[in-house]
Amino acid sequence: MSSAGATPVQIAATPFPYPFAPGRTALVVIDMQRDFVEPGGFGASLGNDVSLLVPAIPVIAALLVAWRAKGWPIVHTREAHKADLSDCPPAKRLRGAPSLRIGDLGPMGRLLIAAEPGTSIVPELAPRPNEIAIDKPGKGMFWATDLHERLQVLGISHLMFTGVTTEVCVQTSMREANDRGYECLLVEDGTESYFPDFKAAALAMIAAQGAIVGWHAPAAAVLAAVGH
Ligand code: TIU
Repeated sequence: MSSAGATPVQIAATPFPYPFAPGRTALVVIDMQRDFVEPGGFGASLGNDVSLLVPAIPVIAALLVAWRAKGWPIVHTREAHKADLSDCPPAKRLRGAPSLRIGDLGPMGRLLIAAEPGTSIVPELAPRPNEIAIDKPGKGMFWATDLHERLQVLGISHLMFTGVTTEVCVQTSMREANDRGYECLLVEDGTESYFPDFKAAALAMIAAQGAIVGWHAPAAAVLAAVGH
């Protein structure tokens, strides 16, 4: 028996069972904002079919129900810049040839600008007041944010990742978290990409080499371990 007397819980995962830590595992929802999921937003401005991301919404909603029932920590992120773009490097804003750039006015307000309608999280997954919700100027959730310090205060050692897109903001955030010592699991059906091949490749490279970045598992396996 451990000193805490807690029974270890394992989640059936790839590449081997994930040592779940109930109460010390935050559910992380990356960038489930209208700008990526709805027509007329940043994702569409890059030429993407945004409907590919929609299947993740009900899966994440089910995980939110489970985490909220337990009272466990939940983190929501938004990719969002200051209105004056002072936290948006020209290299990010000017690269490529999108139909609209970050800060330009679209049908849901200025693209990827904090507090604009398009930057809000989709209604099905709206954060509650007691949950952590942060704007992040980068692809990774720790760059230029206070999130690591806030998770440390809560005693969080494990992170359960969901959100979009798999190989961009989700994978970048998961790699940043891995370097900070968190045990990370990516929920396979709780994340989507505009490029299904890239999603598959990201899952494979995360779990390769003995979980070099972390684990992945379907939501059903996570919910079974949580007891939902
Ligand atoms: N373009 C793309 O796939 N993703 C992003 O720009 N941001 C996030 O992944 N959130």
